[in-house]
Amino acid sequence: MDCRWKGIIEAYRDYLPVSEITPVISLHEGNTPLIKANNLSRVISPDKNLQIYLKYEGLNPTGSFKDRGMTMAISKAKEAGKEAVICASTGNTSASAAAYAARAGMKAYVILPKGAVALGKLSQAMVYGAKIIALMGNFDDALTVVRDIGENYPVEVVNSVNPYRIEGQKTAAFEICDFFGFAPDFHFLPVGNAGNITAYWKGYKEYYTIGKVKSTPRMVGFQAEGAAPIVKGFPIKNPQTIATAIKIGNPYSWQSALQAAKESDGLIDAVSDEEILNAYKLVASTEGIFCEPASAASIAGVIKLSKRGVFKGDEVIVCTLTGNGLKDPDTVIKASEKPVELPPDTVEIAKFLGLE
Ligand code: AN7
Repeated sequence: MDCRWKGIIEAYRDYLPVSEITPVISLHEGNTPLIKANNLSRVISPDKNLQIYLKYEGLNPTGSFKDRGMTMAISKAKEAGKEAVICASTGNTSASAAAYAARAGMKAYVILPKGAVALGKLSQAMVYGAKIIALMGNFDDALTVVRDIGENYPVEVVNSVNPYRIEGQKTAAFEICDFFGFAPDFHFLPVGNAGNITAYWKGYKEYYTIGKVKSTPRMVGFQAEGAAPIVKGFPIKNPQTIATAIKIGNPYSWQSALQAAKESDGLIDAVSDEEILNAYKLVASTEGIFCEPASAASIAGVIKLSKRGVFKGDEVIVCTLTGNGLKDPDTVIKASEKPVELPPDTVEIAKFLGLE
C-alpha cells in the first residue's frame, strides 16, 4: 500500500470542490501533529486536568496553516487557466502564495505593509520569486488595493476572500476529528482576517452533518488588544500589536467569525501583547514548541479563560499554533537575555554552568 501523505486535496478530495480535471498543486501540506501538552496544562491549571492539544501548523511546507488554503486556491486558479495570483499579506499568506505559485508555474504578486512583516516571511516571498511591493500603508490598505486589482485585471486574488482558501483550511478540523474520533470541547485560534476560524467552523459543521462526529466544539477566537475590531465592534484605523501576523483592523471574514462564535456557543475576545508574549515563551519552555507570536494568542486565550473559571475540568481543548516561530526570531531575541560570552576554557565554563 502506498501510504505516503500527498497533501490535503488527495486526503480529503471527497469533501473539496475539486474534480479529476483539477491539477493538484501540492507541497504535501497538512497531516500536522496534534501534540498533547501536559506540561502546559499543569502550569495553566494544576487542578483541572485540562486535555490541551496543540495543532502544530508551523510544520506545514512554508511554515504556516496558509498552505492548506493555498493548495486549493492555486490548484483552482490553475484549473481556470489563470497565469498570475495576487495577495495582500501580513507575511504568511505571501510566503505560501509565492511557493505554490512557483510550483504551479504562475506569477505571484504580493503587497505587504511596509516595515510590518517578519523577516523570515519576507525572505520566503523573495526566494520563491514573487514580485513584492512594500506598501506605504497597512494590511487593510493592501487588501483594498488587491481586491481592486482582482476586479479589474486578469489576476486571481488568493487572500481568504477566495472561497477555495476556506475550503482547504477546513481540512485541519477534519484531521483533528479523525485523530480523536470525536470533536474537541473547545477550539482556540488567533484571529486576524478571520478566515481560519471561519474555515475550522465550516469543517467541524460538515463532519457533524454527515455524522462523523456527534458534537461540535465551542469556537474561541483571540485578537490582539491593539488590533481587536471584532471585540470592539468597529474597524481599527491604525492597529498595533507585536503579533504582526494579526495586525489587522478590518477583517474580511468579520461576520462569519462572529457567526462561528455565536453558533458554537463560543466567543471572540482579546489578549494583550504581554499575555501573548508570556504564552509564546511558556509553550516553548514547557513543551519545546516554537510558534510565532500571533499563534500564541490561542494559548494566551486558554490562560485567560482558565483564570475566568470557564473550565470545569477534563475538557478536551485544541489550540491551533498557526505559524512557525522561526519566521520571526527577532521578537524572542529582543525579549530575552543575551548569551554570555566566554573564552574556550573548560573550568571557567563549568564554573559558569554551576558544575564546579
Ligand atoms: C501565524 O498572512 O492574514 O484570522 O496575510 O499568519 O485567518 O487571518 C495571516 C494571518 C494567525 C490569522 N496566525 O488568521 C496574512 C495573514 C498567523 C497568521 C493568523 C495569521 P486569519
